[in-house]
Amino acid sequence: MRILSAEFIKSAAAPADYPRGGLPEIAFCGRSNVGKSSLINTLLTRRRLAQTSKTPGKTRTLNFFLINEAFFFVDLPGYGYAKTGRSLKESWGKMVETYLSSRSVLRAAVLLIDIRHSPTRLDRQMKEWLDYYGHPVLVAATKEDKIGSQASRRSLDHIAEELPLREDQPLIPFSSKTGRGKDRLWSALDSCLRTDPGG
Ligand SMILES: Nc1nc2c(ncn2[C@@H]2O[C@H](COP(=O)(O)OP(=O)(O)O)[C@@H](O)[C@H]2O)c(=O)[nH]1
Ligand SMILES: [Mg+2]
Repeated sequence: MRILSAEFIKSAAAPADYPRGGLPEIAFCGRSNVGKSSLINTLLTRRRLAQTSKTPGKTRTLNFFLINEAFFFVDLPGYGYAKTGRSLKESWGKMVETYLSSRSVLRAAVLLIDIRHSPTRLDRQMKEWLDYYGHPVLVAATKEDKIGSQASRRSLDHIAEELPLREDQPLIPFSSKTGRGKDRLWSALDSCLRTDPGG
């Protein structure tokens, strides 16, 4: 995918504030600090479009980025940040599930899992929501540069088993540091964007 333009359009919490116009969307989700902003920046070859931060749990809304004036990347708020209070957790769940249950232009969701860690309860819940609402799921196993190739293979098997993943749901080792997985993820996203669910 050649990135001609990529710009932040808006933040939104409620459906009334989502962009109009019917362009297809790809959503990105995962726990705080998993490497979501870094992955988005890597895909878009932009250094700081999606903010990367060492302070996890800062992003509280859905963030819409318009790519090539043709589709949106939607950065969903990260979850599982230890200091998040109960009421915030509830509003997070409501905001994310509302989006996933109602957004007909959503073509695929990329679920990010740190390759060094077991999927958490919230990762499995997110996967369950995505399956329940019928969205194509791609899993990116992030920070792949941090472990060796043998450990990497073991982790991928473990992640696939624990989520659990179906055969048709790609699991792509990814590193924002080395760029590993970028082409494979783009080609998977490309085919999701080309597939018109209505036709
Ligand atoms: N080594 C390595 N570090 C990464 C990678 N992706 C993200 N990080 C680091 O992990 C931290 C969290 O990244 P960020 O993209 O802000 O995560 P987010 O909270 O999910 O958006 C930052 O310190 C990043 O530099 C990666 O692929 N490899
Ligand atoms: Mg982020």
